[in-house]
Amino acid sequence: MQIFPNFITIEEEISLTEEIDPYIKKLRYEQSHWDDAIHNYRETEKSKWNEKNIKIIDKIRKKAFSKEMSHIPLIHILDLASEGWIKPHVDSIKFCGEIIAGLSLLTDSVMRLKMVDNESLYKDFLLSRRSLYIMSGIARYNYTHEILKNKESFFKGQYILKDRRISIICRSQPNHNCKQY
Ligand code: AKG
Repeated sequence: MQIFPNFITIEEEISLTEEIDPYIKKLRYEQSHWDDAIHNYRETEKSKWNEKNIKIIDKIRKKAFSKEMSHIPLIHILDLASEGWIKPHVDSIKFCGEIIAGLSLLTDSVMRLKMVDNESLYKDFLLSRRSLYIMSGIARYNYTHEILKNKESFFKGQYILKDRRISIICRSQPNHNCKQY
């Protein structure tokens, strides 16, 4: 799991939010996801971006994926309400390849990675506003990931208030020969 703080500037965050908000604000927050993993959220997928924002998306892809690796062209946009949270889960290997890269907008939050075979083994990561995380390998397959709800949102003993959060998530294409390890 790698984290890159301040991966984008404040101006770039505004530019992304200005493109996402007019559409996503028309959707209602849902209480629960189809697989019960996400609470109080709205989401969409986006393939077309304005000229300024496609440069930011390309910057994420360049950082996260090697040249040979194919990525899913649709970008997942998840808007978690301030009271929302994401329960521990591993992204399905049917829909996602070996890399998940997520840009966090509007707020700090705490992501917890818990070992699938031993939930008492976990590590918390601070996802600061405008940071990028890249999850791959063991972190991707052998650990669940979750975004802590506000009540539990502590990092190294410090309370991290999670406000409304938009994440922009880029995934590599599923590799159908790949076995979970
Ligand atoms: C998912 O869509 O499976 C997530 O866990 C989203 C993570 C994030 O919002 O950064």
